[in-house]
Amino acid sequence: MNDILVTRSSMPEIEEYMDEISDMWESHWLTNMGPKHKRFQEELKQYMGVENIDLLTNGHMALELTLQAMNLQGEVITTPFTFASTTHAIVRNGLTPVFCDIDPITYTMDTSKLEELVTDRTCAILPVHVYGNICNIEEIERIAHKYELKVIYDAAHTFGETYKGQGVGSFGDASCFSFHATKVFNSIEGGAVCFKDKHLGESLYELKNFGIHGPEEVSAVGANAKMNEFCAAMGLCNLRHVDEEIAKRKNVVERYRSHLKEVDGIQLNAEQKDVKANYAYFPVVFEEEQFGASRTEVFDALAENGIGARKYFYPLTNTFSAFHGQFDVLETPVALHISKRVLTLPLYADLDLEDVDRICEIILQCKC
Ligand code: T4K
Repeated sequence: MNDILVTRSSMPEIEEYMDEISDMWESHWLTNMGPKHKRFQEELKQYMGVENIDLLTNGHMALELTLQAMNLQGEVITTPFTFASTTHAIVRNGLTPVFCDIDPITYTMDTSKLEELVTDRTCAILPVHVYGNICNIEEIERIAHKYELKVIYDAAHTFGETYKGQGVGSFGDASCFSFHATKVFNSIEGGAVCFKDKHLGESLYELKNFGIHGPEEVSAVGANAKMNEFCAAMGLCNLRHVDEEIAKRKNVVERYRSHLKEVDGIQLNAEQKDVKANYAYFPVVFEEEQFGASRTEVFDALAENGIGARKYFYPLTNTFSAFHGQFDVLETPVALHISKRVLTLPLYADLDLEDVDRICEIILQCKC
């Protein structure tokens, strides 16, 4: 049997992709906001139910350039239970991350601890819809409004989700998505920003193209973060199948749940009211005392059987050696607790349900 990894990229039939890219051998137009980029952008706008969207090379540049386009200074309140990208985007903009703890059930920002972190240096809140779990949007927006703070959601995990019937990208000042190969929906590498303010969109558009404002004017120190035509073509193809892929993921998740629900010492991901889920990840928290085995023991048992679960998100970003002990991890005790106990199990559309049964059997054997 082949190894099973934590995820596997969704891909269209090769003929479909070849068909989509074939006209590029006529046009020779490969990048710099070409026709596929434009078409992909329009199709995404419809699918995601948002008013404004811009495409970028990846989710990280979406975050980094959004912060730059907002011209922020000071402190940004965020969470450490995330991928490196979230914190790096803040620090690489010369901003200071201030870490808020997470909710023990949804793993998103614990908004009961948010307001006490606001100072006169706070300029923005950057919460993460981690694993596709939607943050407490109402409370975040109430606090942001009260203190006149920007809200930028890290929506890397939420492609295709809605909250109370609205596309999840329509909340906050901006929401940043990732279309990386490992995501529910991919354009090989790719990212997008959904935003409200058209001026922000104009700045973003320039920043992803070196800050070029016109043929003879460069008005900002931008980067190169333009999505190329091959990536846009992959996105166009995958978009045709994404609903089907999400439906298959749902079956996989339900199979996992049927085996692992109500097992002592196992916490499964919360099913959220008002959210149309995308089944992006399947995180499981193991409480050693009740379950009888630690997260590491389960991880090792799976690995011995060729199954590659991952410790997303461990270590916490506020413990990274890159930050030379600048942050105190004890200020985010719930995040620390979860990060030491969580495992994300393999999940992708074509994961065989019998493999799910086997993965669960190995996990449950660790119990005794
Ligand atoms: N914010 C959040 C909350 C994020 O999670 C991320 C990215 C970002 C921002 C930034 O978005 P991007 O700039 O990446 O668009 C992966 C991904 O590289 C990363 O996109 C993702 N989050 C993070 C959670 O996971 P790794 O280093 O764990 O990936 P890797 O290479 O170990 O791949 C995991 C598994 O996926 C492999 O075991 C097999 C499968 N895979 C991987 C690749 C690269 C495929 O099937 N095909 C592939 O091409 O980071």
